[in-house]
Parts: sequence; structure tokens; C-alpha cells
Amino acid sequence: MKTQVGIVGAGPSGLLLARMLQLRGIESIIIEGRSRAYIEARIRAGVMEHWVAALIDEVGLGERMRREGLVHDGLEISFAGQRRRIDLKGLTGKSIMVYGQQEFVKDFVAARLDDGLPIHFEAGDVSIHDVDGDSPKIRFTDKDGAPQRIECDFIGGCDGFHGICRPSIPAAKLTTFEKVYPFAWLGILAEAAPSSDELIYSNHDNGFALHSMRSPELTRLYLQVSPDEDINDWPDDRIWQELQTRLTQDGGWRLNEGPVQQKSITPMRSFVCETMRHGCLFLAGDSAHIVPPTGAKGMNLAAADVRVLAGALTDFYKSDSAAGLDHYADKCLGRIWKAERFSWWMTQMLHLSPEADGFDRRIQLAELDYITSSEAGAKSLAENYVGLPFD
Ligand code: FAS
Ligand code: PHB
Repeated sequence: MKTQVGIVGAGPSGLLLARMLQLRGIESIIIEGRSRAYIEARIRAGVMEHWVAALIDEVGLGERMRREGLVHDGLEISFAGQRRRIDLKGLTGKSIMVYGQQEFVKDFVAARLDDGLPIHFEAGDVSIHDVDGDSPKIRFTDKDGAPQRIECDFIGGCDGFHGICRPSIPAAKLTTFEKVYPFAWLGILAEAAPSSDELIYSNHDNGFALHSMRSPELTRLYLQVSPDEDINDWPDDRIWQELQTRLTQDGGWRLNEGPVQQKSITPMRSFVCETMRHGCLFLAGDSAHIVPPTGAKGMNLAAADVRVLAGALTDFYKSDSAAGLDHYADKCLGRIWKAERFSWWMTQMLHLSPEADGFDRRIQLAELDYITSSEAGAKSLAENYVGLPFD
């Protein structure tokens, strides 16, 4: 097989890149290790920055998002027995879109298949070759186990943190940074009407909790747990009890409960691979960086990389200019590190670290008090949360 851009991974990065290239007349083939059913059922991110929702409209796939997504103008922060609102729209003029990542994936996969464009699901033994030449290749076995090869001009390494693209770059060429947090998130998707119109981030003496949602019938909730927790030690009633304790600390209300559709534990790390290009290989999204989900930045940062990469590839094919490709990492890393900072800052402000002492706890509560009572402080949180302007 031959194409212009071979894309490894059909997550938000790979699907958005393929769509943006398609609309600019640039061909691509997507290779995905999992089945269509698996990636469309995988519950992950929920919050889109305002410009990502606008970009989904621009690429012609916003109809269901606009019909089913939830536009939020604010969020709430609960701490020390009180709950205070951050007026995102009033402070920045922008809102966020709550629309499950799996819905994004469904919309983009359906559009690509409806257009008769290739996604090879259940690809095995994926490897990439000759990326430092001018004719890179992707080898894989298709879902029938037959060996396949794609010759292309460029490879989009959109295969996430555990993919094969980043590790294909020689270790001596990699510049990486990592911070692993001493806690994880236990997340549930519950058949229960959201208990509040907006997200609630809660800092409690027992630990962090988050109330989010996916629809008027589905609530998405998270609990801070230790990183070595076993999900089997968390029966539903224990989860609900802890959620009630941590989220209703301002008193006078209770969370709506309901059947738990899905529950999982996600470890938390900050990670950046500053080597986002190696020859004809370009990393985008979680293959290049990971943020703790407290700042709701993961999927949004993936979209920001793709926005730059799609532009650079378009310049190459349409204007015969490689400048965008040569400066790809430089153009992405400023935003990546600001999102890493914000995600780290939200995480340290809202979680209870086992390493924290009494002084640390007072400083944390003072920071929460300041951020939720000072316009300047609240605006700092709000402008990062809705999405910083592009340079
Ligand atoms: P993804 O990991 O989404 O996609 C990579 C794709 O490549 C996957 O479909 C994978 O199957 C495929 N792949 C991997 N290896 C391959 C190979 N060798 N060959 C072919 N295909 C391969 N972000 C938030 O903002 N909020 C959240 O609440 C949140 N929760 C998360 C929970 C979990 C468990 C995880 C892992 C991430 C979460 N994130 C969250 C971050 C997440 O939303 C990512 O930022 C987002 O999925 C990034 O998209 P991609 O870069 O496309 O990577
Ligand atoms: C979610 O709805 O899944 C969600 C919302 C906000 C976050 C993380 C996850 O910070």
C-alpha cells in the first residue's frame, strides 16, 4: 500500500489528523491496534476547550456534539466545607464543551468509513522503518494475520503513551521528562442524573473527588486513591460512600446514585518527550506527552499538536515548504509545557499527598481560598481551563 501520511493510532490525535489532512486533499491510512468496538467503548476524557469544539465544527463533524454535548460556563471548587464557583464565561468570555472522548471517536470513525477511507483495525505487530530516510514504511499484520506494508512520505505517531512510535526513536535522540504522582484516579460511569449542572472539583480531608457528567442521564465521577489500589477492593457501595463524603462536604445535598456501568483506576503522571520529530516520524498527543487529568488537558493538548502538524504537512504538500515541519516541536512545546504546569498545579492544589505535612495542608487550603475569592486568581485558573490563546 502507498499513501502520503501513514498514521499509527485511531485515538483523538490520529483521527483528527486524518480528517484535517483529508479536507486539504492529503491522503492518509490509519493503523489501529484495537477493534472499532473497543476504541468506541473506551471511556476517557470529557472536557473540550472552546477552540477544540470550534475545530470539530470546522472539520464538519460537530452536528452530534452540538446536539448532545453540554456547554458549561463555569465550574465549582469545594473545600473546607464550602463550595465556590469559577465563572469561566464571565472571566474569559469562553465556555467549555462536555462531550465524551468516545463520542468524538465514534463521530470521526463513522465519517472516515462513510467516506470510504482506510482504517485498519486490529492491526498486529506494528513496526515503523526507514523513518530517517525519505521513504518510511509501516509494517503490520491485518486482522486476518496477513503481513502488510505501507510506504508513505511521513508517519504520524499517534499511538498514545504505550505505543510503538516513541520507542522507535533511538534512545540517544530522546529528551524526556517525567513526574509520577503518589496517587491515582478511580473513575466510574454511573447511570444517574448529574447531581449538579456543572463540574465540582473537591478537596477533602479524605482526598480529591470530581463530579462530572456525560449526559442528563450519565454521571462521570472520580476518587483519588493510592496508585497500588486494586479495583476489586472497591465495590460500588464503598465507592458511593466515599464520593458522598468527599463531594457533599458543603452540606445539605446528596449525590444521585445509580448502577455503575464502568469503573477503572488510572495512574497519574506528567510526561513530556521533547523529541517530537525524528526524520519523517512526527509524534502527536499522548505519544509525546501525558498530563494528570485534573486540568482536563489531555485530549485538548493532542488536538493542539495535530492543529500544528496538519498545518505543517499542508505547507509541505501545497506550498512546497518544510519550515512548518522543521519547527513542529518548537511550535508545540510552549503550549505543552503550559498545559503540564496547569495540570500539575491543579493536581497539587486539589489532591492530598501522602508526603504533605500540616503546613502543606494549610498552604493548600489558603491557595484554594485565594483562587476562589480573588478575581485575578480565578481568572488565572479560568483562562487555562477554557484553553489558552495560541501564540
Ligand atoms: P490515545 O491513547 O487516545 O490513542 C492512541 C491509539 O493508538 C489508541 O486507540 C491505541 O489503541 C492505539 N495504539 C496504541 N499502540 C498501537 C500500536 N502499536 N499500533 C496501532 N495502534 C496502537 N484526558 C482528559 O482530559 N480527561 C480524562 O479524564 C482522561 N482520562 C483518561 C483515562 C485513561 C485510562 C487514559 C489512558 C487517558 C485519559 N485521558 C484523559 C487522556 C486521554 O484523553 C488522552 O489525552 C487522549 O486519549 C490522547 O489521545 P491520543 O493522543 O489519540 O492517544
Ligand atoms: C471527565 O468528565 O471525564 C473529566 C472532567 C474534568 C477533568 C477530568 C475528567 O479534569
